[in-house]
Amino acid sequence: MRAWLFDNTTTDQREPHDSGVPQTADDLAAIGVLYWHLGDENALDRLEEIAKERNYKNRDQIVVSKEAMGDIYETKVKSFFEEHLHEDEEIRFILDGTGFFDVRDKQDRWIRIQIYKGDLLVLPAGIYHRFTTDASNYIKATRLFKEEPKWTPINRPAADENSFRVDYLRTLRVR
Ligand code: KMT
Ligand code: NI
Repeated sequence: MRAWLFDNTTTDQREPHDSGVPQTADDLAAIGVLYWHLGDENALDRLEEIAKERNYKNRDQIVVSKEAMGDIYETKVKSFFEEHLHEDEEIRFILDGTGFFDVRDKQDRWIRIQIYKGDLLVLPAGIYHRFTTDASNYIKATRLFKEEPKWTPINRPAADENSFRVDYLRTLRVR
């Protein structure tokens, strides 16, 4: 994982958009974003431990690439990049490839998080975020979830009044 403040230019979303201001795992923890690098050895055992501790009972796999998605690839990449939230955690373990998750910080700036193989990223319910592949146009990930997947993206600003949004903002105030 490597993270930085997004530079807010409007060129291709798949470029790094690195403003030169780095962000740490602690900066992410301050907005409820959890990160582990599970390494290469024992990564899958560690994943099982964390899944058990955090009650992630179910999972599936996704490959985001032109080869895997065909004609709908570009449309998919655009829709992943619309600012949204979910009513549950978004949990991704990266099996291969790379990509960018952008999350809003307390000042409503975008933090761009580049994720690599072996990274486990947990976005809390109610955080505004978006995803894009990078210039490699390839990522393979395990998506974990607690019970039933709640993939439904709720876009901004409609989600501003959502109770999961309100609860998330409340957790930020007591941090
Ligand atoms: C999402 O929710 O945006 C995705 O699942 C994207 C691919 S997972 C790295
Ligand atoms: Ni999402």
